Amino acid sequence: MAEETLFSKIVRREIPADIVYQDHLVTAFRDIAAQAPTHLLIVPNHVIPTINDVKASDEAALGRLFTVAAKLAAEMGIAEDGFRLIVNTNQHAGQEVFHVHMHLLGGKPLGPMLS
Ligand code: D5M
Repeated sequence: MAEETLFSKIVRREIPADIVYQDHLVTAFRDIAAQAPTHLLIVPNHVIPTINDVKASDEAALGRLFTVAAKLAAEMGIAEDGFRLIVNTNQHAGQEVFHVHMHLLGGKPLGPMLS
């Protein structure tokens, strides 16, 4: 079994989080250190440490990250103005939690992507 993570505890509701969506594949919750008016994290319910570890058997959950991102962007009213999806991998990208997660950011102009 894959390693336990902070986010798998959130998925199982063992530690508090502001969960906005959950199904049998993915869970979405508000980022505790929001960088934009809307800042959600969407995670597979099972642990995948990084994108380097992705397998074909993860495709259903990883595909669901995008359909849930689109649904939540629409529900949060940020779809038309636009939003950004980010998945950080390892040190150069600043990955802090080793459980693949998609950041959904929006609600203001986000500026240039790369720094
Ligand atoms: O992003 C990891 C993100 O996880 C970072 O934006 C803070 C967020 N975070 C950390 N702990 C929590 C809890 N407990 N709830 C909600 N959000 C949290 P990375 O891409 O790994 O740099």
